[in-house]
Amino acid sequence: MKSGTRKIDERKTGRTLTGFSRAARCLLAAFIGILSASPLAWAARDTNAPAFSESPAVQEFIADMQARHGFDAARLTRQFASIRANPAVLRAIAPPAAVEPRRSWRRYSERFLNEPRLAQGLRFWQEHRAALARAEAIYGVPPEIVVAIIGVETEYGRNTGKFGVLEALTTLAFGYPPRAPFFRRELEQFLLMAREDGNSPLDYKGSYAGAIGIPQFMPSSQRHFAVDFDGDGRVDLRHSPADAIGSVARFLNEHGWRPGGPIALPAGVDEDAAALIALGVKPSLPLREMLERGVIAPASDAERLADTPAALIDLISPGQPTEYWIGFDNFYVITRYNRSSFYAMSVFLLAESLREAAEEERESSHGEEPSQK
Ligand SMILES: [Ca+2]
Repeated sequence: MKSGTRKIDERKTGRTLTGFSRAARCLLAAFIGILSASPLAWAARDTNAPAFSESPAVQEFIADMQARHGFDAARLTRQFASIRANPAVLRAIAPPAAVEPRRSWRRYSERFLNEPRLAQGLRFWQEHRAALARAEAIYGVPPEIVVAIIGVETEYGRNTGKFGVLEALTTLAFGYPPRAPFFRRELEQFLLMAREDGNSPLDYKGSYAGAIGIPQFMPSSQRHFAVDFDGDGRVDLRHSPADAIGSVARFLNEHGWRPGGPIALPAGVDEDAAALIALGVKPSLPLREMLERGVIAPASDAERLADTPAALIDLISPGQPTEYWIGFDNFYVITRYNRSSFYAMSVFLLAESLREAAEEERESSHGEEPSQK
């Protein structure tokens, strides 16, 4: 994790933890077991858990927020007094192996690459055409990519998360040791953000990992990258699709999006792909060199992009042939939004479907006879 501004969500988090050691998993399971020991084990909230305001670590955090950022410690204490460790958050971030079977590209992608998601996306594009065009003009990111990200994140704003953000972030910051420093930073950023927005931190809902609004930005991302794109003088990623659109485009732009640059190509490989896969998702070899090492790409693209840095991407589905793709810099940029090849490829393929469908719609409407009116 290179920065405190990374964007995460449940899918990515699941992937991050696949390499988590067995011992750590056992410890965590024990911890969750303790939290879940009440008869309300499967309720969203363990009402027997002490309020967070009683935790010395949280008290220390509150004092630190007062010292460094001038927060009112008494008010923060009251806010932390109303929240408790949420076992559902801990289960979601690190599901026991028995609950989460091996990750499968096919199963993952089916959630996003389907007719309803495409049709809703075309409507979203149509409805927010002006903001999307403006975002492309300013940030160089094509509309279909912005629409696809919002579509994968929240079904175009339909599912923005039901967890209390303060409770979720505090649960992870103080109850999930493997990533406590990350979530403590996000908790700090969240409190600053809520104060800047003039809202109570208790008013925010989001994902179990504290991602907020139509584009599911983590609080640090909102503070660093979000823009007021509808011109009402405030950033509101929860209610303003235009603010979400501008903010997604700016996020990708600031992470190095190359306007007009390639994103990904389907690939074939010989049997020695492991070394190329091991180089990671960040493009590090010119495509030409990849082809010399046994990667197969569509001929016309391969020639045109021979000097372009590329990475080999493998999309694994247990019991089925692995899908290979060549990812370019823009593919890598999408993984900055959510550090998962499954995620970035779903965004790319949904975007391609959206673009093709939009082109078809345009062509068929141009082909119609002029109306009588
Ligand atoms: Ca706004």
